[in-house]
Amino acid sequence: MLSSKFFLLGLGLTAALPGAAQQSDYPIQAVPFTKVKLTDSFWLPRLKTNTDVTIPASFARCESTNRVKNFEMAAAHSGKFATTYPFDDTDIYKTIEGASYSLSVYPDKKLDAYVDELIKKVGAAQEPDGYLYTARTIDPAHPHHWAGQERWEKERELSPEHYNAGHLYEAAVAHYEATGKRNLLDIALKNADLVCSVFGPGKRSVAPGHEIVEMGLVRLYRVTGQAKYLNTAKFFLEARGQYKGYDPKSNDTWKNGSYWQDHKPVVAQTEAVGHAVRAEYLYSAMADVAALTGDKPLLAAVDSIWNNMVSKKMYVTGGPGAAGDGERFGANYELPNATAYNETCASVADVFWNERMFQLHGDSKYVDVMEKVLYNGLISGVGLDGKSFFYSNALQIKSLESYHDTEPARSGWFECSCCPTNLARLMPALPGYVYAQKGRSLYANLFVSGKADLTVNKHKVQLIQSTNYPWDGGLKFTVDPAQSSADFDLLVRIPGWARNEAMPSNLYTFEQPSAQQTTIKVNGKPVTYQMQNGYAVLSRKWRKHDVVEVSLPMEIRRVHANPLVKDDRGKVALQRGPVVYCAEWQDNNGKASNIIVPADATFTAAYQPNLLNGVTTLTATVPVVQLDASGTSVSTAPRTLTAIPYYAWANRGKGEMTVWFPEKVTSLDLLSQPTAAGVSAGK
Ligand code: FUB
Ligand code: ZN
Repeated sequence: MLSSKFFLLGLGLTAALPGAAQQSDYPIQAVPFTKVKLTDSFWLPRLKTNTDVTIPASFARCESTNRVKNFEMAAAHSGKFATTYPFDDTDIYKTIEGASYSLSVYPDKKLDAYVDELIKKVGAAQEPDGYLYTARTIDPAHPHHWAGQERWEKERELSPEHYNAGHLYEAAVAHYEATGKRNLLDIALKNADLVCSVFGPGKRSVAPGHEIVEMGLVRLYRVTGQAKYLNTAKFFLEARGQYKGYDPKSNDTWKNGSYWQDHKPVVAQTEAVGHAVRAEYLYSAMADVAALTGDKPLLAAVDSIWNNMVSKKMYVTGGPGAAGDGERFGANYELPNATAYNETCASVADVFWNERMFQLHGDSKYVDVMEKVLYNGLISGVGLDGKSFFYSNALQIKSLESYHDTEPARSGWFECSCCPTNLARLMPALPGYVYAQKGRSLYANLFVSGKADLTVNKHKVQLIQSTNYPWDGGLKFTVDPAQSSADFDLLVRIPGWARNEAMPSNLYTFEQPSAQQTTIKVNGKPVTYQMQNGYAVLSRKWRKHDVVEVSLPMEIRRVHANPLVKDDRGKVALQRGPVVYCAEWQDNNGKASNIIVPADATFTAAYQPNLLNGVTTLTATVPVVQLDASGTSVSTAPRTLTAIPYYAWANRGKGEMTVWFPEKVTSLDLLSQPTAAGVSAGK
């Protein structure tokens, strides 16, 4: 994320872009994560846990589950592929990527040396022409059964050679940026040179079955300035929708090609479809290529797809990808709660995609969605211990009997362990999502305490943000120009939730508009401000120690889903600030499926420092449904409902959980479940 110029010079490479690529880019640039030092009490402990626990645990798992051994065997050209999936190489690449980001913030000689040793193993597994895929190289005569006899033969549907390459490129650039070392970058470039020499106009063509090579190639383009990488990324995008073997009339996602986003040319795609992680990596790459080439049809397509997802295919927690069958987006408004798939990787991909959409358009709605994902559906993916993970993120655990619907508890690792390693790489990069800039505008996107060193409108400025977000709505920015003053615009995002917008679409709405307003003071005096694309614009000649105080109204909001979402009809969800809540068995007499939240329930918010590493809980007295001992009669009784942030569920054992609460008994899901109050789930 450091400036391309620096790296181009560092590599001794030319910045000239021969070929078709134009020298445009995202109009808005993120402030690199290395320039933003967090002091935040919500995020910093999570980043620290990622560094201290998640990354070492991931490397240890890569060793103990034979992922590293696969590379060793590929180097020796002997043995038998020792893991399950041909994309298992990527867990090593993703963990190296995470470790690299972490190293640039927390230098660690031991980790640095360990990563170098791993890189040696990766390099040793690379074939002389650059090909790198342990699933074939270990024993080319007997490759993994997904791989096909020949290189790339099954790339379209089954063999993730390009997917592995994409993660390698991402890791290599991160590692180069963090350490200045070329060891992994050289391996990646050698592989990419091979890919570019084999695939392209007049050469071989394929729509990569699992996207990410496109994003990876763009990163290589940015770091080297070599147009062939960008051109090949564009070529792969344009290869979609060309395969003649699909049946366009079929509704079957595998038969019509939509599972791979290969059913139509990318510029003709309008809906988020198919495997959610693949899809969002594709959409991220579409944004990248549109930004770099000025391709308007591509931009229009990615805009439509985003609107479709945000209007019809996203959970209230920000989770995308409802259907477990194919790990894919469901149909419009198909958002079941108990079977919600919501792969953690899909939330990671969502962060990548929304950041890019923001950089293209400068509208806060993209950051609103990203924030929703970050505080809810993404961090639910990792336990508070930093080493247990959800692959899927349900919105409801109905009862012990329904556990087969989805995961009721996190696991240390998975046979297909994409999610833990994807989190390992996203977390340390989080500071890079806090601020962005364009010309004289400095965007404050996320509310995270810390210190940023910036150059804005040619002025060196230090910006200190202090906040207790997401528990409090108070934000304080101290502006400290290096010179006596600095003339620029500070654009503070006023989140959708503080503007009576539960979602930038009509998929979710707040029951009541809030009467409370956001207020902004500069140096203690209230100021009026213009709103622009969801940002309060504060234009000034900033002087040393100028202080901006923003007060966002932190109310408890009742959220309703569009009535077309069948599962949420007659139900309400609870949100405070960006945080969506759930009720879990632990706090509610062993059950969550019997709770009614009537329209007149009155909630109180209270911060609980000793609960779940410190959370604000919501409580109210509400009716709960009780069955009599014979199971023949139902009554309700008042009881205290305690709701916790959704992200914190399942940290205290297994049991019932719900995000959506029936408002009336008639909307209760589980009158048929004969489980008594006090189910000893998880005990
Ligand atoms: O195929 C690689 C990864 O494994 C995908 O991104 C996940 O959805 C899982 O299928
Ligand atoms: Zn995953």
